[in-house]
Amino acid sequence: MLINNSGEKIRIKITALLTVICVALTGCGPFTDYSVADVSTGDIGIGNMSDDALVSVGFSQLGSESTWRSANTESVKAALSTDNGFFLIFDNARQMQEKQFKAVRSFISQRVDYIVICPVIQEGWDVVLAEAKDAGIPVILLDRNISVNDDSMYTSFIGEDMYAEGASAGKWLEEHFANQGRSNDEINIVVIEGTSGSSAQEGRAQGFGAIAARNMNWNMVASVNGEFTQAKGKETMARLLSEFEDIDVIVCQNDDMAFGAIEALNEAGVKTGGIGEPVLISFDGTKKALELVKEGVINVDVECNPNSGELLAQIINDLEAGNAVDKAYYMEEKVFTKENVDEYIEDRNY
Ligand code: GYE
Repeated sequence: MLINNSGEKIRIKITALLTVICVALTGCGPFTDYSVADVSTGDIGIGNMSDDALVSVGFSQLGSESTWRSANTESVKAALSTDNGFFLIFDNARQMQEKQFKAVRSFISQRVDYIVICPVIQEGWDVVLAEAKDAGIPVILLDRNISVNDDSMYTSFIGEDMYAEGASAGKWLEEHFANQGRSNDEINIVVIEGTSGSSAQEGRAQGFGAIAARNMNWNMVASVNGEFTQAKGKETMARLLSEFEDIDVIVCQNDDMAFGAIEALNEAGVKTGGIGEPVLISFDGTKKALELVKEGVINVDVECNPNSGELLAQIINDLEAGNAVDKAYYMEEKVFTKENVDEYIEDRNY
């Protein structure tokens, strides 16, 4: 762990505190139980790794860039609780693949039972996954996918079908213009994309692109990286507004970027969603976005389901029991528009 002097001090203090609490409450041994947990950054292990009854899981989360991501982290933490029989070691990579490699190597050296990774980008995983494989530790990919030559490098993938999400957005748009009698109009589309090279960005771009390709009148005038964050979404939208006068459709590859884009649009006095206004498309299906669908500011929001923790726990339990598991599991996802959104707003947990 690379930390400065003050970080080191905080880590020692927190580790000491955990040890005191641990010894006082349970009489358990020294703080090696927590040694893999990066307490200097708030990433802590939960439970007691030396407890053989618990299944230990190292979880490399890619970051905390969005509302969706926080919900996903919460879902995993809730499902892999000590009450459910797990010892969870959590690491937040803050969007850095290098930091994910470090976390995985740390999990390997701690000899955890399973490694779970939400991979920030698709490429570059072969070496570190080979190390996990050599150590005999099963790897489960969560949320985003990776591109490896040999898919025996991981045991299972639980995530979302990003291509299908992009294609759903495109099909909705086709129908929307057909209903308006605008199927042959020239349509200018700008896209604010998520993290370049992530399966979420590539899948959604390809899925939407496939529908765009069969509509010769759709002009993909710009696709810009907004990094899945609200701040970048706003900055990118402001730039697009200054560069292009005639924008018919704005596609934001997640809700947080859409929130930022809406701020920039408001500041420029541009309304979205209504007749004669740009169409706004988003992904994730957060509660706040569904409210904007209801208000008519976002036309369509394609759901991306972050609540994969329970399925993850079930798959680990299956593996523990020696049962065969599938290579890929896809979360169920809907498409939200003004017509159906009322049914879903209240129960949204993210
Ligand atoms: O859409 C976005 C998040 O990988 C599906 O990542 C996920 C995406 C999600 O930051 O909000």
